[in-house]
Amino acid sequence: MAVLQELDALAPIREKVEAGERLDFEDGLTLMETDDLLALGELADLARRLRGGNDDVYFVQNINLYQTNVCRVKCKFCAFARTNKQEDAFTLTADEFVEDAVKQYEVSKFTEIHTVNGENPHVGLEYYVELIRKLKAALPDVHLKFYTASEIHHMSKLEDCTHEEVLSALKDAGLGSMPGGGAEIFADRVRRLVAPGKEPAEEWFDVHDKAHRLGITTQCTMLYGHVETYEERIDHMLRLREQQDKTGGFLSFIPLAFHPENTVFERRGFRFTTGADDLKVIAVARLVLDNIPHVKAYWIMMGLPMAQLALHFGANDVQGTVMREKIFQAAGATSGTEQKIEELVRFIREAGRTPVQRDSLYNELRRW
Ligand code: V47
Repeated sequence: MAVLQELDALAPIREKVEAGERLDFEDGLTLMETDDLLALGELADLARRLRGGNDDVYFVQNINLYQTNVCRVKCKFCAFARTNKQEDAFTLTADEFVEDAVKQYEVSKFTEIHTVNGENPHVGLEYYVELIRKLKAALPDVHLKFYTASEIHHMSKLEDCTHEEVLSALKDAGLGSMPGGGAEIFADRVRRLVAPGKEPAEEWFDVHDKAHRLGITTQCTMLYGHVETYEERIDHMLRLREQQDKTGGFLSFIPLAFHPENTVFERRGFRFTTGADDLKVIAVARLVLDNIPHVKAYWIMMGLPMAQLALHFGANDVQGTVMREKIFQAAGATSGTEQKIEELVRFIREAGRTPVQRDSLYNELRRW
C-alpha cells in the first residue's frame, strides 16, 4: 500500500518528465521526500535518456594540486583550512608548485589540474596570475581548472577590483575553466550557520555569470548532509537552473556529501551521509537540473561502488583519476586519493555503461 502511494506521488512527475516539461519546486520536494529509491533512480535515468543521454560515462585523467591551505574563513564543515600560524599551513611559491606539477606529469600524463585553495589573506592576485602563467608555460597541453568562485571573490576584495577584472587577468594567464566549490547551500539561513564568513550567494553567482560571459566554463556543486532542509536543497538547485538559463556555462553539477571528521560539526555529533541520501541527491539533481548536461558521481566523495550505482540514478560522470585529493581526505574520506584508469573503466563497464575518457570540456579522448 505504501508503495502504491509512493507510485502515485511520482506519477504526475513522471508524466511531466515524459512530456519534457520542467519540474517545479513542489515536484522537487516530492522527489526528495520519496522513499521509493528505485523508482526515483529509474525516473532520473529516464529523464537523462529523454534529454539525449546515452550509455557513455565520462572521466578525466586529472590531478588535484593545492597552492595554499591558509584560509581567512572559518567554515564549520571544513577540515582542510589552516591559519598561517598553524604548523601544517602551507603556501607554495609558483616555482615550487610548477616543479611539483611537472614532476608528476612525467609520471602520469594527466590532461587536467584541479586546484581549490583556502582564501589566503596574505597573497594577492599577482600570486595567482604568476602561478597560472608559469604553469601554462611549463605544461601548455594541460587544462587548468582553477579557483572556486569564493576564491575569485576573495581576490577581487583584496585587490579592490571587479570579478571580471580578476577573471580576465587569470584567463589571459592561461586559466581554462573553474571548479564548482564555494556554493555550499545558497539559502542565507544555512550559509550563516555553516560558513558565516563566506560571500553571500549573490556574489558566488555573479562570479559564475561573469566567467560564463567571458567564455570560461564552470562547474557547480551543492554541499549537503549537514543542517540544510529538503526545501533548501531544491531552492539551491533551482537557483543554479535559473543561472544556467541565463548563461549556459555550467558543464556539470557535483553533489558533495558532507564529511564530518575533524570539523566543528563532528564535535556536535554530525554523521556521514547514507548511501540512500547520496543516490537520492544525484537522482533529484538530474531531474530538476534539466539544463546542466552532466551530473557527476564523484567517487572520492561516495566511494567507487556507490558511484557505480549512481550511474543508474542519473549520473553520467565519475570525475576522474583525481590523484592527491586533500579536502575530503582531511574530513574522513576512506575512498583513497587516486584511481587507476583501468579501475574506472572496470567499474563503468560492470555498470553496463561505456567508459569514455574526456578532456575538461567534455571532448572525447578515448572510449572503451
Ligand atoms: O566549497 C569542503 C566542499 C568544496 C568538506 O568542480 C566539503 O569538479 C564535504 O570545489 N565535506 C571545495 N564537502 C571543493 C570543490 C570541488 C570538489 C569536487 C569537485 C569539484 C569540481 C569541485 O568542497 C567546498 C565545500 O563545498 N567541502 N569540506 C567536507 N568536510
